[in-house]
Amino acid sequence: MIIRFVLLSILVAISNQLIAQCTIIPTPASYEETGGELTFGKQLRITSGQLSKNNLEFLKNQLSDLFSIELLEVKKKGTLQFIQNPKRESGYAIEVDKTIQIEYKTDADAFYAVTSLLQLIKSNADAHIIDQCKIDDSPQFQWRGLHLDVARHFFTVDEVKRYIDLMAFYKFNIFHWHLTDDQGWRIEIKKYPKLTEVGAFRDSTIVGHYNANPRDYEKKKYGGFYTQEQIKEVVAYAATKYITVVPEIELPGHARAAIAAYPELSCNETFLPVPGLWGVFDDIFCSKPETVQFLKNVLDEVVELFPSEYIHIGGDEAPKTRWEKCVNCRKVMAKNHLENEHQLQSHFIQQIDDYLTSKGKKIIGWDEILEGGLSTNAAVMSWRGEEGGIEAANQKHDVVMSPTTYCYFDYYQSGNASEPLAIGGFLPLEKVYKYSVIPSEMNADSKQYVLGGQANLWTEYIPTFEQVEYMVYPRALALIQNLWSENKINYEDFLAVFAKTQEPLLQRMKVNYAQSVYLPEMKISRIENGVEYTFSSKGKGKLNLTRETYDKNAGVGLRMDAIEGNSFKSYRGNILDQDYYYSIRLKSDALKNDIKYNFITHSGLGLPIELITKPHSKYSNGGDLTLVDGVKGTRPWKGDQWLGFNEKEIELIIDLPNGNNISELTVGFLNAQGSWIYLPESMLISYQLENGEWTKYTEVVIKEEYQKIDFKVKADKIKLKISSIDEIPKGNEGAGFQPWTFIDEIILK
Ligand code: TNX
Repeated sequence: MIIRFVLLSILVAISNQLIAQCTIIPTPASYEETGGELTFGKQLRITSGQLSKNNLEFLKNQLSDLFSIELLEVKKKGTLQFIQNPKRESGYAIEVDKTIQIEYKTDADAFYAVTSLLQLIKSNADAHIIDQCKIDDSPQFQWRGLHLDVARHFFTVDEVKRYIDLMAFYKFNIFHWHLTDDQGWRIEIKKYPKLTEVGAFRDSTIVGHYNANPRDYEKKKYGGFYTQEQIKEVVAYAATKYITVVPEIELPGHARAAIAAYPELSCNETFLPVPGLWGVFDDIFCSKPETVQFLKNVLDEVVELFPSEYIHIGGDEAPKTRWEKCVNCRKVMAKNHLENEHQLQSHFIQQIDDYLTSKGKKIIGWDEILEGGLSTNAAVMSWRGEEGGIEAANQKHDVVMSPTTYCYFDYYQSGNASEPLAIGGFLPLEKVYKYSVIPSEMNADSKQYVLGGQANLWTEYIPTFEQVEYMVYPRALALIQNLWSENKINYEDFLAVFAKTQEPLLQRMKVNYAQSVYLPEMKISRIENGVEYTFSSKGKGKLNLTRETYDKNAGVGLRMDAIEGNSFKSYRGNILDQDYYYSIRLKSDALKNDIKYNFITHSGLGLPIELITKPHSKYSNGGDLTLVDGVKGTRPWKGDQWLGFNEKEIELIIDLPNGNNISELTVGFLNAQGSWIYLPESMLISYQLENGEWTKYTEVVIKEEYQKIDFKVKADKIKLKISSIDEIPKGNEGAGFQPWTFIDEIILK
């Protein structure tokens, strides 16, 4: 028995090792190298009549575009042979020896087999080579989605088709098309022409970050929309690549563009322009019957255009400010015996749900639609974390997982200063890779309701299609590993496959993918085991600096480089705000320009900090050292530079060095209200002398981002108790919720 187990483990280990060499992303369910190579020249012969016309065309074009290979149809004995077998268990199998034999179940499976085949081809100057192998493959999840917001910024039909092309190449099968939002209505509706005449255009667009003060606008007309003919064209195009287009018509919130076109749809019934600012707006669709009828009429046209089983109806971020004061909404509530505005929203969505159900469709909506009950066939898209998904699955609703923490491709993908401006957040490739679609806390019974997952690309900060590609690739490759592959290879092996096979392919396809994994990062650590480079403040605080770069040539793993030679330059001296700065310049091949890091020097550098209250897992990067690493969080904020807390009270203790000479303490907070991040209300400071009692020093009201306090006690430890405001005040983004407190840097002098 034991021997059998050992043998089995060895077999599993060997097959995992082999799978690690597989060049295909997503990694197929099984892959085995059988030794030897198949070589062919500029032409590849395929036995005719074994593939659908559509798939043959796709194969032909791809071989030609990617490798300049000409596909020739022959009557018999082609090098490439396809056989359809509807009784197969898995989707497709490929066997490469002296020929390539592919067996597939459905036409979609044949398409997936083709995308795999394309990723097996290695080229040199005179030949194309495929390692002899056996592959057997099927997807793990049926919903493998990518979303694109075309409301905040508009993308042309050709760009949308390109988005679909790239998705298809990596076996995604759901394109979630976010067609309406506050800043633009992008789908022609014949019954309501003003939706696009008026609602598809705005007079100005904010430039720079939402949290900037003052904000800056580009005062230029901006917009665009898709005619119904164009929509049909995109839907048909996607179908040739086995991609279903799921349209989203947002309701009842994010509706300002529609309201600009038809003010009578809102509660106040007064004209408001299409906004050029991002965020959540109070003016939403009114819950009155006329508005519901309008939406039904809109959906009548929508369902005709999209064969998809699901229609996405939004449902997120709908403030109830207007509904609370609206006579019409009161009437609806009274008539239907509804107690509050949440029930009213539920009632509103229920009517849409019933209507779409009567048309043979199912609704899917953001997790807010759970609040107040749903029809049995409604599905939920879990974005505010995984809880919504778990809850919905427990209630036996189908679920698509898309939590911000792993699936928001509008977040920064590295901490490097060369990243283009983004909304905030931090989602490096490795984090996407390590995602697991089924939440660990989900009951065994509920798992069957998880249809799959998707990444969302909100485009507030993404004005060009070039940047769309930059944000989505290569993170989409990491995501599809989780959605398709049952045998996901480890991250280091994935990086090696990415560098060796996928990057050349992305380059052939001219994809503007991010190379953020190759950017050097300044790593800061406490001085423990040896010092590569140190900077210090008058001999008091000290830190270790290393440059960390992924070594592409070595093919695997991460390498730590000591900072030396001309890879950095440091100088001392500029006095900004009376802080002493070191500036260090990082150079590397992957960077167009070298990058300057500013380090503020102070006596607290590297001191141990005990975090009694733990930061939220989303913003705990770097741990307590983040607070004393000499790097002040920049603005607009980036997810990896701050410790973020979502608690009313935060306690931490700073362990001071013996014989310290501290005379001043500054705590840095972030005020970025658009991101739900607020200055705390107050901070209580106490201290401890040689392990004695805690003594209150002072309590301060927080009025600014850098709160400076004179501190003249020769203490052992300082304790900070930081209290946030109770909830985000009305009329603001996230009103009613617990605000976030973001802290960086604690500066001691
Ligand atoms: C939240 S995700 C939104 C979008 C924003 C996005 C930015 C969701 C259902 N709503 O309206 O664009 O955050 O990350």
